[in-house]
Amino acid sequence: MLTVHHLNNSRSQRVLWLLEELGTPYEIRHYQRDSKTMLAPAELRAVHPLGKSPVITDGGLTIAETGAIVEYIIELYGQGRLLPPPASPEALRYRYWLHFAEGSAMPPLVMTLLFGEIPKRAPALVRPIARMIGKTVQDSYLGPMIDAQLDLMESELSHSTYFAGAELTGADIMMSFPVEAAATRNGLGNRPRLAAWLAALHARPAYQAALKKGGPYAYAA
Ligand SMILES: N[C@@H](CCC(=O)N[C@@H](CS)C(=O)NCC(=O)O)C(=O)O
Repeated sequence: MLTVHHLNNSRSQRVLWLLEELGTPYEIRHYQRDSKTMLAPAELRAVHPLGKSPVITDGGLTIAETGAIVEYIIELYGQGRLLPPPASPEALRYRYWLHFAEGSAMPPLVMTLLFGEIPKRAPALVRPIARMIGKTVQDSYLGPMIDAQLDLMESELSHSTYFAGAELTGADIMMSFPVEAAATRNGLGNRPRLAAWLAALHARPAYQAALKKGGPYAYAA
């Protein structure tokens, strides 16, 4: 049976949601973050050398990287669901947004988190300087980049309800995590289509079923 190696409060929530949408049987092996460092426990490295979540095991296969996992599950178990028709304009949008989520949207959000942590962990003497550097990077680089990306998403959703057409696809499942992260940290600003899209995802029974199985999730509304 397909096993999801699920780290609490993490990206692997999307994999649980995808499996719930498809009704694919799976089991969950739970891993808990260290409460101080928030890192995954060492036992996850026995599953995959990087020790990050999500990882799935299926038969003899071990697959890491959320995007690769989402593509694998949809191809193998989707029977054409959560995927636009091949060679359609939506298929290209699907590919773009599926990769955009981890390739472009997550890096500035993770960097924002890290720059926010540095002053908290710095010795008291240099804390004001660390805070000033963090603010400069945020104001001049990360903040504008996140804003431009959110604008692009808002504009994409003027073409259709979902990122790759009128129906939910794997691209929306991938995009949920960065949009939830952005919404939790700084809000979505005046971007009503993006807010409505997120609300529609949260209302889905499969999303809610996955939340119950995955445990508390800080990014969920
Ligand atoms: N791009 C990777 C990122 C994986 C990743 O960083 N996962 C986080 C969870 S959200 C993690 O395992 N963090 C714990 C750690 O780094 O020890 C993916 O999408 O799978």
